[in-house]
Amino acid sequence: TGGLRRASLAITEVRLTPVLVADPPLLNVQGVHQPYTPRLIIEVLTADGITGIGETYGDTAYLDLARSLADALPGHLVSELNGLFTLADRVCGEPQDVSDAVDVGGLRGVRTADKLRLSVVSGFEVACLDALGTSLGLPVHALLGGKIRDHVDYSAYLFYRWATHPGGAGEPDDWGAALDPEGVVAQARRFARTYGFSSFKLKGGVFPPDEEIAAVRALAEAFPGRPLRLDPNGAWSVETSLYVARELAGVLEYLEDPASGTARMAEVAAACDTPLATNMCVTTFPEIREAFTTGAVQVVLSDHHYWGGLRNTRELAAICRAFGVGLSMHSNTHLGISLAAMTHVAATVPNLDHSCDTHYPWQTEDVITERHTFCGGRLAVSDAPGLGVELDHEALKRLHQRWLDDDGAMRDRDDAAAMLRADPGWGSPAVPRW
Ligand code: GKR
Ligand code: MG
Repeated sequence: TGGLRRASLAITEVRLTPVLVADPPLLNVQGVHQPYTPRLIIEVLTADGITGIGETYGDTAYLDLARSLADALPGHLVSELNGLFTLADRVCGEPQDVSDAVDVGGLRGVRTADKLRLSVVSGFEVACLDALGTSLGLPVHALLGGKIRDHVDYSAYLFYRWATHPGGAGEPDDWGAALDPEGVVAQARRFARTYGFSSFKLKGGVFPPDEEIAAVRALAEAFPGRPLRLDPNGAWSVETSLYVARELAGVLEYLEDPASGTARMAEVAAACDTPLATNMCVTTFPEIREAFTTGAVQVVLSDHHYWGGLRNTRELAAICRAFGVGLSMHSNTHLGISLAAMTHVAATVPNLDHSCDTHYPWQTEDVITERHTFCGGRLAVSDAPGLGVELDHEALKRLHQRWLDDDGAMRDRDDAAAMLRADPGWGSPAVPRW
């Protein structure tokens, strides 16, 4: 029976479905989100008829690697999670073009072939864990050693934004514009009212620092004592970073990636008391040593996509514990499969010191049958087998059709290109910008 059991865990087929997901006109240092953002949905089918699902970045470079891995996977067991990495190393080869578009101009850190491969593997790892859990009747968190909390806290992710995309492209929403402190506070109030979030992160790097300082002060006044974060994605020089840190002393829970690169972050950290967080200068294991030994960061924002999956996220957490560095979670435009995966791994990490980021409330579309609901700013950790979410095949088909119908313009996320289409006179997104 052992042999039979093993045979039933064998992968018989892998389905890759690239989709385009509606995204609002959210602003960042690189430009503006496109009307639609690519994601890749992965289905792993086993011999006993179980399907596991995963999700990762869907830009062309990721898709190319995913195709190679998908072709090599049949015959592999869904339980052979370490083997996924060796298989990917063998079959994926070097991606053809590790260009700016692949990583939206560095918002998610260095762009290396390894990181690209890990981001692809993460989607397969999650799909395999989902299939394995479903097959064993165990939730994914149990496969990671079991949850140590029943709920995972998330923070409201505030963005400066336009009311609509240029020319009314994409899917409309009723959030309106947020381009000043009043707009940011109104957005935060809606997040608090609708989802119960009580910690707030503002995406900065959009307006001159004084305007963003004013927005954070307005948030502090509107939500006294609540944790606040500001993240300009490395837009500032060391001097500007220190100026902002001084102006917001005692107001911020942490300042996220004020300056770009470990050396600049270390200079800022040495001269201010505000903890610095990053999802840009520590995004791979080789980057950890320099950042931790120079004191450049006090909090790392993990992201299971580019760290290579849920088990690697736990390894990162262990290293952070060893160095006394805090842990939080980064997010990018994502759907409900990724949110389920984030929640499962977050439930198992002892040193999750801050509430996690999520873009999810900005996504009005999904490929799962029941959307996640934030209650009191948190998500309940599912104990259902696998991830605890089901694929909505109709929705998947619809969003895939949008990808098929696209002329290629949106298949690679490029915020700078989207901004330049809207405003040909827009300056270069080079950093430091201020
Ligand atoms: O979606 O505009 C965005 C964010 O700026 C994203 O691209 C970043 O990767 O959210 C991320 C961050 O925390 O830096
Ligand atoms: Mg960030």
